[in-house]
Amino acid sequence: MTEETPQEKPAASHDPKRPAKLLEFMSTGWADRSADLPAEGAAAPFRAERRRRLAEQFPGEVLVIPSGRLKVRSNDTDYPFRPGSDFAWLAGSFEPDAVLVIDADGTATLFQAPSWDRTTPAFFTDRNGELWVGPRPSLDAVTAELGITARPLEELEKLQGTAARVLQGYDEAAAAFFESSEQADKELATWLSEARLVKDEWEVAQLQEAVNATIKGFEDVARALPQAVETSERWAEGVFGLRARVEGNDVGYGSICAAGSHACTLHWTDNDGPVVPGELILLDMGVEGNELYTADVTRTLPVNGTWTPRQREVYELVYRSQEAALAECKPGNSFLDPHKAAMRVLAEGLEAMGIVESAQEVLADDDKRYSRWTLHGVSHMLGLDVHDCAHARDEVYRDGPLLPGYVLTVEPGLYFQPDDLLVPEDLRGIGVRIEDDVLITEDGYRNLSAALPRDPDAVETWMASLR
Ligand SMILES: [Mn+2]
Repeated sequence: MTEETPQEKPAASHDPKRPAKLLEFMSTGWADRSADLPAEGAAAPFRAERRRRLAEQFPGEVLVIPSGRLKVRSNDTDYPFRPGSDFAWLAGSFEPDAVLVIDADGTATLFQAPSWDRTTPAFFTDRNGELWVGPRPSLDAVTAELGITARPLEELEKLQGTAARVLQGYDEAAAAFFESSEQADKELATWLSEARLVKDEWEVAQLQEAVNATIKGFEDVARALPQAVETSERWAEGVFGLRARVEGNDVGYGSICAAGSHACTLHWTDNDGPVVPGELILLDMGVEGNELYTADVTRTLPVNGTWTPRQREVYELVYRSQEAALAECKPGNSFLDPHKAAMRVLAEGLEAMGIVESAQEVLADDDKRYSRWTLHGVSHMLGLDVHDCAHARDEVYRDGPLLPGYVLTVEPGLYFQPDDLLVPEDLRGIGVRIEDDVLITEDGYRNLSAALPRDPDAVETWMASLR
């Protein structure tokens, strides 16, 4: 955990050598830093409440939640760092290698690297040093902004051998300081996932902001479709990525820009295919905001702005199934009720199109042959992770009731693979998904992405307005 001294650190193979005279020179002659501290951030009271509830759940225990480590992309180039979602939910720091420790008495301490000390040359010689990647906030500034006492990372060593529950999977080195058991650690991960199911008002505001930026990104892409026709799906990916980086932290997941039959590949992220007028393009994209909450929205658009009759027929069926699912989004209903409502509409539509003989028969629990064309579930939780709350128990999440404060996607689809011999030829290669992000309220739901048109006529009007 300790930092290497500059003498021990080998220069990269392409770096010029640094004589001692230079290193000494680099360590002198810098003005003092301003000691002005930032104001406490708007999220600090919400995170304090979450930490209080966590400590209350495991009284008298030490709880350890790491932010995660940098990951190598190639040689000495790392992926951009994004802290683990549970750590972000509880602490809010963006530093790699940081560790949040909640003590047996409930006191929270954030161990992380301090700002660079310029009396030694590491800030210049270390490739993660201030002169390479920019300054790190001082621990006093971190304490002021996050409302958690921040201590130097090296002090974590004092906790060597402490019995604790550790959130595993983020930082093996930090985890190794503590004595923990697999079962106890798993219970911590489960509690965190289940606690994150209900979003507080600050989180709902973050999600709405991410959705609003995503809607702007969809407008950007719809406007840029002529350039995508000239190039490839990549143009759509790039245009959306620009909006995501300008309005937020990044995309929340790899954008799916699937033109033509690529729409039938659920997670098509190669995005290297042609965009052809007369065909559809399925766009599944979400901006991750600056506080790391992500949107997850899908629209399927006619590339030239107008549906063919057959495209519209499929689209309207998916649209009606989504309406049926949305109508089931209310507290007390089960998580799977919107899914079941959508599947009923889709199966009946498949029967009407002559693709299945009897909707009733294929809808049976021991049949489900309609799934050949619907492929996936209609909903997942949404929050800091695009597939949020993944460690929640089935009885709480998949088989549990919807509660006010849940945010989930509603995203039915129909996919006719290009080589599917069981569907009429003129349907093959058509894939349609419509996805919105909804907040469960006291008496129903609020569609956070309602401002992005999805009614088939409204989609045409909207596209025409962007040309
Ligand atoms: Mn989704």
